[in-house]
Amino acid sequence: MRTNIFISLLLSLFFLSCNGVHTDNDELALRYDSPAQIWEQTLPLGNGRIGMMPDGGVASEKIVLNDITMWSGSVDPEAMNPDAINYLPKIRQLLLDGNNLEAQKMMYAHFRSRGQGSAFGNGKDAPYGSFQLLGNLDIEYGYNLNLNSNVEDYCRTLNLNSAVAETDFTLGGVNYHREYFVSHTDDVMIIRLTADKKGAISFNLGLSRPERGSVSVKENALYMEGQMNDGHNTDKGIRYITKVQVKNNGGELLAENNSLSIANADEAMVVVSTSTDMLDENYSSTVETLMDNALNTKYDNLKKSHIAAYQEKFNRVELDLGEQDNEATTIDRLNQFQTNNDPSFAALYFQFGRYLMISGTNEESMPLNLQGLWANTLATPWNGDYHLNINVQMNYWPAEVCNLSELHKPLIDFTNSLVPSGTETAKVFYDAEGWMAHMMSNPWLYTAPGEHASWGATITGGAWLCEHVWEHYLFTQDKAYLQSVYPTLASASQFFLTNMIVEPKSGWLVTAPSSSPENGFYLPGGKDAVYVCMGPTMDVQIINELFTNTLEAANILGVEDEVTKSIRDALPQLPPMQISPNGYLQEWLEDYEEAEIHHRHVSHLYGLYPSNQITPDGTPELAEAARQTLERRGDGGTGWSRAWKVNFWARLHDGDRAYSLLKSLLQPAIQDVVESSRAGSGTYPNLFCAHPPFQIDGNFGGIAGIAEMLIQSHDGFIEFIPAIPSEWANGSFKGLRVRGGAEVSAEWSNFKLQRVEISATADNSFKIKIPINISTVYIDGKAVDVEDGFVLLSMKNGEKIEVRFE
Ligand code: FUC
Repeated sequence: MRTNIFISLLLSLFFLSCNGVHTDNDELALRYDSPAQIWEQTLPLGNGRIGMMPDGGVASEKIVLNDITMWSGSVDPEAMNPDAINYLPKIRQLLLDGNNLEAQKMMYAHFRSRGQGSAFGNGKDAPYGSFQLLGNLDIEYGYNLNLNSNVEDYCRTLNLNSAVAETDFTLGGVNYHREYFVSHTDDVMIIRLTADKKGAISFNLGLSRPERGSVSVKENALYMEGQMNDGHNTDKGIRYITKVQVKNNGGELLAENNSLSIANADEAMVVVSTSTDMLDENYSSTVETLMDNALNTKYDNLKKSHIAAYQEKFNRVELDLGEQDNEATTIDRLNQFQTNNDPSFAALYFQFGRYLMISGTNEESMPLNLQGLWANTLATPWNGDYHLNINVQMNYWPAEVCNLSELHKPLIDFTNSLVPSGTETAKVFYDAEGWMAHMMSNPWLYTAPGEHASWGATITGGAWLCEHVWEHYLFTQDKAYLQSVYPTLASASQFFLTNMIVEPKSGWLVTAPSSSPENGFYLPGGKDAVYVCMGPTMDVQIINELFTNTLEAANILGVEDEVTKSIRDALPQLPPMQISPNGYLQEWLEDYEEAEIHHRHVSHLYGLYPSNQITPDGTPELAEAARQTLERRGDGGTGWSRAWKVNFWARLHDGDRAYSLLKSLLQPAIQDVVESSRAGSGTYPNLFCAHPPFQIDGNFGGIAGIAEMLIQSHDGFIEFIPAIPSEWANGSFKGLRVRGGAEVSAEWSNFKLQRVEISATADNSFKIKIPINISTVYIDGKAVDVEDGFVLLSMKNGEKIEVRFE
């Protein structure tokens, strides 16, 4: 029976476009008129713990499965190198003597982890480990067909309103429909197959993994299980179990030959239940319980509760940037965005980023890694780890402003969890107090320097994480939370208080050794790029911010102790930001010439974004230097670099330039969809950001940038539409959040603010900046005085105020 059903599709797969199939203007959806040919065309689904990416194939379908805890490796005792500190005084002296090259050589040889570190990004079988795919769900579909049947009306969508993907097509006169989601309530992956003809659903289903996946069938269920390499050839690696079952209506189900096959069913629901023992020692019974629950629940109820849970987060924010154009496929819209004004595509991209955050992380989960939750190989680029010199932080830039504050928690929990290892690293490498982390980390809480000082010496990775710890307070005003995280901030400050040295020429306190992330410089007359230095500008800005935030937190909590006293003494001794005679902000303590003038990192503008030390209103000269710096750096760079630049230009209130960077972030990264040739940086057909390769930070950095164009609140006041580009003359948003604790909405028309709404989520005063093109301000219908361009609102938690403008 099965043989004649599973004729492989010799038919010409002729795909009719799905343009115009769905024309609901309210629908936020990614839409394609053919199956994915490469992974970067497949659609990401997830619930923050587990995920899948179906390709929507007709004859066969590959669905890449993910679990955010699928990590090889384990704690690496060799990360600590007790010998390194013997060289620290010499390295510092060489730096003070201006002999950075020798200092660097000494660091390359001695000031590094004793072990392999990240194994230069190939850590899959090293102790450092790698984030890996869980496996593949391989489906072979069967059809009863004439050989010359064509596929018609093919359409593949990802609906952002429901977090459900669909595949639709007609074949042999039968309309087939598939729905896929990863349940936000029942914690399993679900694929449901239906057709408009009885008995038309037939398929064979297997599980596979390039290694360490043993597949078996037991009682109508398919299992895959295995254990990751812990990097030490012992059996401490992560264990996992994946179970697949099918609930079919009509037809026959057979479990044999390590696969499940369904013949002539009216409909079928495939359920994938999976877990690892990283966070759940009862993972094996969890898999069974989740499976049983799902199989005992009706499909419609599973779908309904999933959508309701997802929408509770997704529906908090609306963005309307103008005319809707939902007719073209996502690939066409992406291609056309370079030349067409398609504001609703920018809004779609924005909401897709929020979708990725809701799907990629949850409160109990691991932080979003370099690929969020999604990977299709064993050796994910850069181990798919947590890079602390921008990448993991960028993943969380939109969390607060885009009203997903609780999803910041995994990063904050992760930061707190680094403290013990970071305290050891501080002691072993620097004989300093407090905790610190260098530029990369993983679930095994790696905090030691990277194995090559050119990129591995940056000393402020942990301190940068502390910005997120503080920002969560600024947005939530939750004092109990602040109390709980204060020790993390104070201890991070303590590290720098006990580690910085005085640079005798200037008397400034500086980090030594460190680096300005991944960029080198030339010493006067030198020919070799040097990376190791003292007091790079980014370090100064991060430490300044950390000290200031720690003091502010101490003040709120009524703490006054040795740490706060030492911070007060140290703060005025930090170097100032220095403007080069050439007009740009100096990246280093000295005005060195950079090795790469267009380097992707723009670390010395940390003070402009994400920090608030450079603002057009507060520090106009520094803002001008920041502008010059950006001109010098240029508008190119990797995906995340372009995303960062959207934020920079938004902070400089240059909406058109921010928009032009957004366009370059959205540059199609597949040149020819038929050939699927990967091009440079930009955006893949599934709207994943292309570093290249895929790196999710650019997606999150990009939407944080869009948020900065719409609302800013970092400079002591709230500024609506501070960087609106010429393309977005009219628009509105609802539900974005601001520091001080409020949700805000706004409407503008012809670039002029019409109306805003502020809903306080804490008792506080909110200072609103009034744009210069406004003559009268009405609060709840009454005209009010504007003082020095601001209106002050004192609000109680739960209170809502409407402000209208004329
Ligand atoms: C940083 C960047 C690289 C890449 C890597 C994962 O080191 O400099 O461009 O994004 O992280």
